[in-house]
Amino acid sequence: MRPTPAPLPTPATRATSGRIARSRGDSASHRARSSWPVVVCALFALVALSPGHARSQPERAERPAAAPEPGQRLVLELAPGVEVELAWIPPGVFEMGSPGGEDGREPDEGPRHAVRISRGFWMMTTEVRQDQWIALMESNPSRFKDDARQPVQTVGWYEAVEFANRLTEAVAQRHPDLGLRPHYRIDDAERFHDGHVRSAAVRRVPEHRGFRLPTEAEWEYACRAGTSGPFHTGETILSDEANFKASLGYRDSEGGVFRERTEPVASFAPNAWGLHDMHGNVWEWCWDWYDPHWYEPTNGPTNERGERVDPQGPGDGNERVLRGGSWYDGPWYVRSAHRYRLGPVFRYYNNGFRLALDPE
Ligand SMILES: [Ca+2]
Repeated sequence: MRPTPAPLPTPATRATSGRIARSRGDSASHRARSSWPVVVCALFALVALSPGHARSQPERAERPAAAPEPGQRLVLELAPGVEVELAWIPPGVFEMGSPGGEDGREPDEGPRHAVRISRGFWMMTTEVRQDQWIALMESNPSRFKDDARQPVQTVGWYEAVEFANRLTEAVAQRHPDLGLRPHYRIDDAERFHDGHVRSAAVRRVPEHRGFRLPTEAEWEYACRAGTSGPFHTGETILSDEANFKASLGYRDSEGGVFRERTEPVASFAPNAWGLHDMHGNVWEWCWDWYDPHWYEPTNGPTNERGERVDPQGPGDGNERVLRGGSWYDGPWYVRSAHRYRLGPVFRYYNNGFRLALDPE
């Protein structure tokens, strides 16, 4: 019998500041402001000038001259000594959802359908770490706090979008040439006595380039990194490949180590595009409202090839999507196609997130 996927309820947690405050500046930010765009431009130039690169990209004439390579890294400082690392996720087409015979498949993972991600984007190589959270939010709601490189958990969807805006402000202050602006407009926020958001109207501002949650389609596309099986590791996943309840083996795999806690991010090998812990460790909030029937053909327009292009999820709903499973979940729930959902107000100690950033 399969275990319950229900996350554990959180104990009372310390309050976080719910205000969308301006981030703090310091002298180090001024030193760093003008350096990284030069580094990135130089890096792009080196990539573009590489003979090997030109040979491996025959369609290059149709691409922007400075398109990054898949998995290429971008490192930005958000506070003194605290960095955020992102990897380039290239545009492309993939089959979203799982095939009928995949072990552990839920009805909401189908029908499998073609999705086009028309524009590449940057994706954090790891879940948001506690040291990153503390630098901007001045608190740490996490249950497991042995290592500042563990992912922050016990954060709701509202806290995730607030962090995204604060990260944008912090990076924009240190790197004003990027022209970053908070991507989310958050109105009518109602808060609990401890400052956590009870409800709010959150809207994307597409013309504001800033850190944001990935869409559900972007998350699965980035997780798969070109693969089509149950996991980016192949037909099964083992306890030395991700942090999940590996005491329960997937299909014919023998059970492994159940660590019963989060691990520092990037404790396991990344996928082909340089992303760590897409399977397990903590669930990751996505932008989309959850709809179990969202994959049905009637629920979205397609292009002339029958592909859904850059789907953003339903226009409204009661729950937001989470992906990837956690340290607490068996292997069925850490599959690339598995979908989970919770109301945006809920904070459980196996839920975290990572952020995306659009290119210039
Ligand atoms: Ca994860």
